[in-house]
Amino acid sequence: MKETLERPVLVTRSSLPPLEEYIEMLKPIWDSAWLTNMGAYHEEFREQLKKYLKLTNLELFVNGHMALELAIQAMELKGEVITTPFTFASTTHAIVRNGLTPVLCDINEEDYTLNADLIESLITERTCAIVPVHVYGNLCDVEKIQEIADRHHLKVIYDAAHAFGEELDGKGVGTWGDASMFSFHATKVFHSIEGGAVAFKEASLEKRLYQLKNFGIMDSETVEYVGANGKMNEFQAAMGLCNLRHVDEEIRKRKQLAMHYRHRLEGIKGIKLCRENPRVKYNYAYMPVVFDGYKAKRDEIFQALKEKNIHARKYFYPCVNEYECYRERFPAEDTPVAARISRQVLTLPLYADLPMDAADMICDIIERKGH
Ligand code: T4K
Repeated sequence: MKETLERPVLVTRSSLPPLEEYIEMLKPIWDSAWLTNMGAYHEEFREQLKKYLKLTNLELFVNGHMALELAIQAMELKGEVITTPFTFASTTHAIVRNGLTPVLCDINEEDYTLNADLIESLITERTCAIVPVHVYGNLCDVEKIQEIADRHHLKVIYDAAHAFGEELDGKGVGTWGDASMFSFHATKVFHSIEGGAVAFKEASLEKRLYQLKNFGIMDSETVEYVGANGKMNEFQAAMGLCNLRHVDEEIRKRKQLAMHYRHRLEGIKGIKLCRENPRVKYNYAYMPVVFDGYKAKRDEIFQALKEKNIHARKYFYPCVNEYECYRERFPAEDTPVAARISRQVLTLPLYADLPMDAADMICDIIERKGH
């Protein structure tokens, strides 16, 4: 096996378009001196994204978190929201910052999304919405969730931060639920440096989302809502437009690597990979591997990789209910599967330019720790 790598291999590496392409896009910004507040690129990016994501309604935001927070605000909810503890801090924070109470529901063993069979047992007369997460790009059981939501008159707002461009039976993932938030952060399959979007079902939400991201302003003399500054600027939109030209190639390269990891690790005793759904077109956002009964523990693998200058990540450890800010409010014992998976999971490096031999080296290290 190779010696320690000279350059670190990180969990991901932002894909960038050729520099000349981005510079070319900057010229009209200089000519017009219009840098932000819904400029020409903002509009063009939104239209192109609607086509790519196979959606009718879409609003852009400065980042994914703001998109989610304002999407929830736009629904004008009160009470409890059923959600997952196995996610990034943003999901729960967006609920809490809207004055709502998160009710944490456990995840399933196969793909770590919300366990739809448990949702109904958590519904009370105060429940107003479900906020599931398509974690790692694994799509939730959207059909069952919708059925439950319809029966109990609940809103469904998906955190689809990881699910850019994914499809279920050929339909864009953003068509499910009342709204879905996509993140275009630099670490994502597709990015606009920072950025985000909300896809939504009811066309009437468009005006509200637009106002909410612009301080709630209606016109120069009317402020209708307590909004925020959630506007995407022209430099972000320009990066998004450039990256949209290359995203299919990005996903193709990621798929090759993900398949290779699968080929190397599948079937090894004590190693669990996510179940794949043949109805889903994936984007290969993350490469989560669960060490369950493997000779070496997750933290030992993490350390062994680190010693070779390979920096996998423990996404998502700890669970939300173990955070300092939530620990007192949500006992982790209520969601035992999430608690266990978060201690067993490691997300391996995965990005378009990761050399195949680096993926092999990672698998070699994992295998050797199992002997
Ligand atoms: N919901 C979910 C389920 C999410 O996962 C996220 C974000 C959100 C909501 C909120 O969306 P945004 O508001 O972020 O759009 C990263 C990302 O910052 C965050 O976007 C992402 N989820 C989360 C899972 O991962 P960190 O703290 O792990 O990032 P950091 O800085 O450690 O970067 C990770 C690796 O990425 C680095 O080791 C190298 C690489 N990298 C990073 C940056 C910043 C690059 O190659 N280029 C870069 O510019 O949170």
